[in-house]
Parts: sequence; C-alpha cells; structure tokens
Amino acid sequence: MNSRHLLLSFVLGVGVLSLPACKKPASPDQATDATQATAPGEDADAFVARINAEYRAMYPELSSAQWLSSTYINDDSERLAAKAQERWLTTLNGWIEQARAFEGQPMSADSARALVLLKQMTSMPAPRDPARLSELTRIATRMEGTYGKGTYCTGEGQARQCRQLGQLEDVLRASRDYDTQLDAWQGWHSIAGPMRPDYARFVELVNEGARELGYADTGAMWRSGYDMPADAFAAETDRLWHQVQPLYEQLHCYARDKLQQAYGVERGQVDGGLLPAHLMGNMWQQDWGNLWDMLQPYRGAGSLDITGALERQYQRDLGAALYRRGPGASAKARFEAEREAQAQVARQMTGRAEDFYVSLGMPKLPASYWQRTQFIKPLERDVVCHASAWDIDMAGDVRTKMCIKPNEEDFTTIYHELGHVYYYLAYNGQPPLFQNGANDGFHEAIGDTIVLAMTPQYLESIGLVQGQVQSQQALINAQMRMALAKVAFLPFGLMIDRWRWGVFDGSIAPDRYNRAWWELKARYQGVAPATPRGEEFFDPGAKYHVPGNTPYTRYFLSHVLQFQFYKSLCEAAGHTGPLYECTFYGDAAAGQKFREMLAKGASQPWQATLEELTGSPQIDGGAVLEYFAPLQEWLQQQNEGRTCGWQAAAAAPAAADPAPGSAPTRAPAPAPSEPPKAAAQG
Ligand code: X8Z
Ligand code: ZN
Repeated sequence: MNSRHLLLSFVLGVGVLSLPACKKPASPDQATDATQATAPGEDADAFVARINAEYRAMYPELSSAQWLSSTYINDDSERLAAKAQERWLTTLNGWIEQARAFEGQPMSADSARALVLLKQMTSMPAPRDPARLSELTRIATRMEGTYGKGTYCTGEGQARQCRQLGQLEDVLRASRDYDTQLDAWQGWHSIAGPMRPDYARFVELVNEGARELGYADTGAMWRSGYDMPADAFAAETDRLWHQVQPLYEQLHCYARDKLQQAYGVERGQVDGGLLPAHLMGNMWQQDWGNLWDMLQPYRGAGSLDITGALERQYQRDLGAALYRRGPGASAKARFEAEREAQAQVARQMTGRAEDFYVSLGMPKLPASYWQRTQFIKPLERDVVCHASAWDIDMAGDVRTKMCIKPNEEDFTTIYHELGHVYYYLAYNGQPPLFQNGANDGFHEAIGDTIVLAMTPQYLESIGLVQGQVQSQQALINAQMRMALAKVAFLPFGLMIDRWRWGVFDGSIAPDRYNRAWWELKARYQGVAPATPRGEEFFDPGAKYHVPGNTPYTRYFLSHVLQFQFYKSLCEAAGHTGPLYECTFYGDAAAGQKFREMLAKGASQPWQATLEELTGSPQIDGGAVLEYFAPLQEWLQQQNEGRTCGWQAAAAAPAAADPAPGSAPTRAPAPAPSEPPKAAAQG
C-alpha cells in the first residue's frame, strides 16, 4: 500500500482527539457492543483476554481519527474524531461496568492488574448518559481545534498581519524589545478567551464521568493512577518539590538580576520580585533556554551554540536546493527550495536523534515512520503543532507530529518524542492493557534521559559544536544550559495540575479561573503578568495541555525521574566521574538496561520497574541535586548579598480561602505574604 492510498484510507475512516504520548490510549471497535453483559461462562481471565483483543482491534481506527484531526483541522475531521472518541468512551464505560462482575473472583495477578488499569485508560472520564458523553467529545475536540487554529491578527488593510503560535514564539525567542514581546505574549493569550465556557462545561462533564467511576472528581481520578493511594501521591509531589525548590529559587534570583540589568530595575521584574511573564523567552515561562544571550555565565567559554549550528545546516541545505534549481530561480522556485530545506533539516535533526537510540542497540525507525511523520508545519491547513508521538496500531506504525524548526529547543524535543516512540516499540509485545508507561512520568522521561547524555563532548563528537575545552567556566556554562531547561521547568510542571486539581474539586470556580492561575504561577514559579489579567481572559487555555486535557504532573515527575534514569544508565556504562560528565552514547550495557525497562511497559507497579533500573523503588530528587551541585554552589556565590525570593501576594491578591486547590493532602503552600527569603549563603 503506498502512502497516498494510506492517507486516503485515513481520511475516509477517521475521527479526533489525541492519544499521542501526551495522552492515554483509547478506542473501541465497530463489531463490539461493550455495553452488553459479559459473555456467559466467561471468567475474569477470559474477560481480560477478550477486552485486550477488542481494544487492539478497535485502536487503529481511533488513533487514525485523532491523527487526522490533529494534522488536518477542519469541521469534518473534527466531527469524525469526536464520533470515534464517542464510540471509544462508550465501549470503555461498558467494559468498566462489566468488570464489576469479577470483583472478588479468582483471577491471575496480571488480570487483577489489568482491571485496575482499565479504570485509568482515559484521562477524560465520560458520563454514561449518551447525550452528555457525546457533548463531552465534541467539546474536547473543539477545544483542541481552537488551540491548533489559534491566530493573532493585528492591523488593518495592507498592514494586516496574522500570526500563529510558532511565529509568536519566534518573537519571544529572539526579540529583546519589551513591548514587542508583550504584544506577542498577549496576542497568543487572546486566542484562549473563547474557550472559557467550553472548559467550564468540560469540567462538569468529566467530573460526572469520574464520579460514576467512583472517584470524588477528575483530579482524584488522575491522582489514583500511580500504584499508591491518591493522597499519598499528592504528598509525594510536595516532597519532591521541596527537595528541589532551593535550587529553583537560586536560579530565579540570578535570572531576575539579569533581567533587571537588561530591562531596568522597574521593568525587569513585577512588584514583589516576580519575573515578568513575557520576558522569559517562552510563552509559558517553562523553559528559559532562549535567554541564553542574557543568562550565559561566561561568554565564549565552550561554545554551545546548537541553534547556530542547526541554522547553518539549514543554510547549507537551502544552498543545495537552490543550486539544484539552477541560476535565476523564480520567487516560487525559491519558496519551494526553502520548504525543501526546512523539511530536510528537520529530517536530519531527527536522524541525529535516531542515531543516539540506535547506538544503544535499539532498532532503526521503520520506513513508515519517515513516510507518515509530520516533520514541518504544512501549508494552507491548520494543524496542532504541539509535538506528540503516536503509536497508531500497536504494530509498528509509529509517528511523530511536530512543526520542526532548526533550533536547540526543537532539537531536544525530537529526542524527547523519539523516547515515546522507542517506548512504544519496546512494549508492543505486551498485552494492549499493559502497553503504557510504568507510570506516565516514565513515558515523559525516556527521551529526556537521552537529552541529559547530550554532553558537550557528545555534541562535539557528532560535529554540532567545536572546540570544547574542559574548564570550570565551560562546566558552569554547560550546567546553566541544562538548568534553564530542566530546573526552570520544575515549578511549572507542578502548578498546572495544582490549578486543575482545584478546578476539578470545585475549590477554583469558573469565576476565579484566571485569578487562581496567576496565584499559582506566582507561588510556584515566581512569575507574573506585566499587565492585569482579569476574568475576561482564560490564560490556562493558552497552554496546550489544558484544552488538550493532558495531565501535567507527569512532566514534573519526569523532570525528577530522568536524573535517576540517567544516573543508573551511567553506572551501567561504567561511568565513575562526576554525574554531569557522563554520556552513555554507544554503550551496549546501558542500552540493554534501558530496553529491558521499556519492554516492561505497565505490566507491573512502577515502583518495581524503578527498583530494577535504579536499585530503589522511590522517586527522589537526589540525582537532580547531585547533577547540579556545581551550578548550585556557583549560583549561591553569584546571589550573595542579593535578596532572593519573591512575594506572591504582591502580584495577585490572595483569595480568602487558603490556596486554590489546596486540600489537606496537597502542598501546604507558603503563605502568599511570605517575606522575601534571604539569599542562601554559599
Ligand atoms: O508536551 C510536551 C511534549 C509532548 S509529550 C512536547 N512537553 C511538555 C510541554 O511542552 O509543555 C515536554 C516537556 C513539557
Ligand atoms: Zn512527551
């Protein structure tokens, strides 16, 4: 079957709503009436075998529907995706209902685990009522489409200019003009306002579904997916955050000082010592790597200009594409050459990432991956550019969907996405109900573990950077580069679901959506908007995972777990020096250990999988701190004499209740009026 035929069959057969790596698998089959009672005489083991088979059979249709609606947004793909999702969630509810008959019955340990996992197969629990279930899938599909289509237009007539997320992100990446960045930041956030009523209704509907499954609300359901009591899980996330919080506060303090140097004392912060949201080089302030020009500790010490190297690669590709078109190429030919070069550099970047996995003994990506993947943003149709990785059929049809540009952030995101793909390929031998991460944080941590192994030495060995020398200054630069991505992320990884947990449990009502969002941004990240953001806005909707309904605590877990994975693989590779110097590129022993872990999928509690890999069943921030020890010491010296910390209350007046979404089990949030902390002494 050639790719055109395949594409046609997708178009004819599909629906929406993603279950890429960011999502949960989902899908039922045409021949299945899962609302029926269990088959006569069927025991629990036979029931599990049947739903595994039915799930496998129906899965490709749903994933194809979702793939189409994410890569070809229009009313028709939206309708088909919503319908496919509707069939799937109806089937899933039927299975869960049928499974009740087996409670307390004899069954294998695997079947018992499969039945526990069954209740966690979607992050979008649907009401049993068919009309409301259908309404839910339509809202969910529409919200994701609204995000994907999001466009900010300014000016009139000839001066009219419309930009989508990618172009607005380019502004934050490259511009250092205060007002230009503010306009791009506000512009993107303007696309989310219309989602507000949809989101409020969405919350009502999923909560109804969650309650019918026996959970207090959707947040409680999400917290129940970790092989431990939901409350214990929430407490775990607090514990981990408190382990790494001092490191974040040092980085925050350092960054604020640099911002004030660049933009002035007044404009470089928001009242109370908060970082202005639009100046952090990233739409959501989750990765500060684009501020390298401002935050680089030692100019020129071990150049790690990956973006520059990738841009040069693009220019070479473009030169070759133009050369092929001969002298005097028309504007159209030039445009085509540019597209060709963009696609080529995206494939080259992906090839580099694949090479790392292959060096660990993993297979090359299948030919179908290269044919069906979306590498760059297509022309003349809307797509969801947010990166994702897809297992279309549990049988080798794996893909990624990105809008790749030649820069460092996208380069490391490719490694991240291939981590999902290699997880899929490794656990495809498991029964479908076990084809998942040990927990969702594991799934997110695979590719990032590889990113940690992209040391300056590795980058030089693949020819991306030159002239690496070992020096204290080069070390601090390399650590800062990693910290701007990994440490800056930590509080963001936590705050999104702190907000959603509160929304789902009702402690954040719709009339406080935005206010609570900014309170949490202030409390955890020490970030604030430069201009008031009242309830006429819906700023959470400007972050993909909110309209996309992707749980987010997984990324927080991943940012701790990946350091543990990295440390273990370094040990397997025989590394004995400081942790941050290790790369396991090309190491067979590390590769085998990694593959064995991936192949387990969700077949056992994640604690067992973690113990097999690392020797301990506990998630722990110790490896993060060990890795960044030199930087933390350096930051403490830099910050000496500065007043670090921030006053969350200054930016967003505290609500009357203690903390949005703060049930007793959750983070006892520092009092919003907490005074600035003194700089830690180095
Ligand atoms: O959404 C993602 C991946 C797909 S699972 C690109 N990430 C989070 C984000 O972009 O917000 C990776 C890091 C955090
Ligand atoms: Zn991911």
